[in-house]
Amino acid sequence: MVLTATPPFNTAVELDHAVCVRSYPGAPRGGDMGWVIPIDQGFLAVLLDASGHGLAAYAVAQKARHTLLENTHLAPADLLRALDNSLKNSIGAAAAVARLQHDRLEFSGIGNVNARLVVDSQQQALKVKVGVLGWRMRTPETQVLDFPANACLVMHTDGVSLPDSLPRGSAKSLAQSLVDLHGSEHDDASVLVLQRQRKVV
Ligand SMILES: [Mn+2]
Repeated sequence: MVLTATPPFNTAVELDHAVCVRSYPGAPRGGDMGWVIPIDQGFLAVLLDASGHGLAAYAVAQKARHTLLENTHLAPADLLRALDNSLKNSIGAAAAVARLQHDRLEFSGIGNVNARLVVDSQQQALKVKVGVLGWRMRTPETQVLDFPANACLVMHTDGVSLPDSLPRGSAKSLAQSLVDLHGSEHDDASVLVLQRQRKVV
């Protein structure tokens, strides 16, 4: 799917993004959810893994979704704090948050959710702090990174083990193949991919 940032962002930044979620086999719903949301000057991407699986985890993820949609103006670390507050007294969750504005990516994560930034053949694992949103959260750390035209951000829950090297292609094909080929049969598995729209030649 292609999203275009709305004005006042005059120079259209087109983004190729995809979220692929596979619930724990046999469960109709799960606790993994991902979103890519247009914001002022860019996009917000969030991948969430509510603890456990099934309907209880699904309910926690829905609560997190509500908090997220009310707080899309926040920086990633502040958004994690808002999620931590709203998930108190729940089974908790892990989340990774990325805010992309122009060529600048801000990233912050807590718990069993990981992210990798790929630029050409260089791969960088982004820092995620140990913790559980709603239970025990240390001060989130924010990484600020360049996001050049050829960059690709891959976020994944602990139900997916990323291979050492990632194939390139459309966001949709990459997210789907990572879940299909590297997703666990014993957990919800999800991948969020964010990259610039590739020119069709
Ligand atoms: Mn999980």
